[in-house]
Amino acid sequence: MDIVADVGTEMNPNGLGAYQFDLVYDLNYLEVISVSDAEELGKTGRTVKELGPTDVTAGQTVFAVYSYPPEGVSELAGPKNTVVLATATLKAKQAGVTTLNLENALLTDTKANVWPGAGRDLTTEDGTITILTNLALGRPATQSSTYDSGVASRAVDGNTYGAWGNNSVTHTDYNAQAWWQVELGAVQDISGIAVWNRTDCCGGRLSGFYVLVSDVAFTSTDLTATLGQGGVSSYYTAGQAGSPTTIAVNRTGRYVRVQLTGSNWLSLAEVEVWGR
Ligand SMILES: [Ca+2]
Repeated sequence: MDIVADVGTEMNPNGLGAYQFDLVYDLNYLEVISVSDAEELGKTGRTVKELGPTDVTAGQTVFAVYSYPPEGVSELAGPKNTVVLATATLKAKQAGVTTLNLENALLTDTKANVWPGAGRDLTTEDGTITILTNLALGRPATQSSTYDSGVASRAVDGNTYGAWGNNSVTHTDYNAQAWWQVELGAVQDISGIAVWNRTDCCGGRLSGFYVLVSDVAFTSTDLTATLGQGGVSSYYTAGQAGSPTTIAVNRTGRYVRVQLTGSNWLSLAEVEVWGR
């Protein structure tokens, strides 16, 4: 996943004519893909000269922009308010908590593509970035029954494409309270869960469902009993699941289940469990 960090700076009352950012990061966790000027200085009529980024491979990126007033103009202030001046895109190499140190700059906003198709704000105030990873990927998955070739592992194969013919969508038989679940290998910090519905047909089957999270194994496949099991958190979606439907969790868990309240076939294109 990529992390996109918007970078600004404290500007003096006369406006900004130049800036330099120093991004220092741990090469074990982060790799800088690009740093780009947001062209705020150019909007003021100044001529902009970009320098850098440099030293990308050493865990430090220096990026500077200088600008000059047009010829014959002695003073032309740059932007005066806190704005985005540059955008740094970084790639997360592994899950964990790491720090992106910024000198001469503020990290005004940081987004990481932890939810497919949409950014999600991460901790920015102290320059710390929490890198999330899909804990469910390739983990053991089971389901209430299997129809045709729609095995449970298809929801943790890393492919969110929702067409049945692509061989990456699960399929149970017609079951009362049909369920699917995954075991994460250990109790882990879960930030959120993304449930990806089948898309070529039958999307209404994945409606009125619970996502259930527990540190310990579920003791029953009965929905009412599971909702009453100690330590189980439940997240209900009344309508039809999307591509994806995202659920904020922010608790620990090892076992994650998707379960219908009614009777139907259950198909999932993918279930992503984002955490660290
Ligand atoms: Ca899949």
